[in-house]
Amino acid sequence: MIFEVLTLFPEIIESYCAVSIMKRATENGVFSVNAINPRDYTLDKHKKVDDTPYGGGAGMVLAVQPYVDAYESIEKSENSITVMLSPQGQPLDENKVTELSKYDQIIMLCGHYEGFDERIREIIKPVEISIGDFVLTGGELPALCVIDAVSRKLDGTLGKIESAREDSFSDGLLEYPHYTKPRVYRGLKVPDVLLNGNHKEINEFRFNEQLKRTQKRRPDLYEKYLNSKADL
Ligand code: 4GY
Repeated sequence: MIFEVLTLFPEIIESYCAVSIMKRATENGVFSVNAINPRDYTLDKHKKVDDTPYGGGAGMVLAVQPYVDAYESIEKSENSITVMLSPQGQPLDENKVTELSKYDQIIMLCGHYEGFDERIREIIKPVEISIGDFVLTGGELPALCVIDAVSRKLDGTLGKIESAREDSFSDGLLEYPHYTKPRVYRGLKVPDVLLNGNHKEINEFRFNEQLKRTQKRRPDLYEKYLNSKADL
């Protein structure tokens, strides 16, 4: 898998991918990340990448030429998808993440300021994805969300233990509560069932906690879960 990220701030992408699990996975060759700066492709003599909006209004609009030329400099693989990160896109969820993980190249367009000249969309025709109904200052954090979530689906990113643990969440329920030492802290005890070594009972306790938690906090997910079980 290769992630190609068009961004005016490549350092944001590179710094996140240089630590922790992203670092280990890129070092192991599970995926690679290539940040491309449209500023390196602008034909403007002052290296400008944005301009004032036609029709007036506040802020700056990302100009079409630097983005399209940067995009066209990328060597496209046969199984490639291009994604624009914006609040106007389809909401990202775990199913979409799994879908994206089947490509071998994901090209992402990150904007800043007031947004993209509409002709960038008309020429590149990206799939548009949103990470939630709120507005950020740029598309870099959403692009990193895609990289992080998709990379977790790739063989070799997570260790053996981390990937086994994921199974409990993949059925659409929230996680059960976790505890580690000490057994008592400020009078708060770890539930006894977790200490008795009976794995059947422990699994039942955890599953029950998942159900309770999901019903209470995310009734929408709980409903979805019940329906998926009814289908089976
Ligand atoms: N929410 N989901 C989001 C965002 C910032 C101006 C276009 C989001 O995906 N992207 O808020 N993006 C804007 C900033 C240009 C992207």
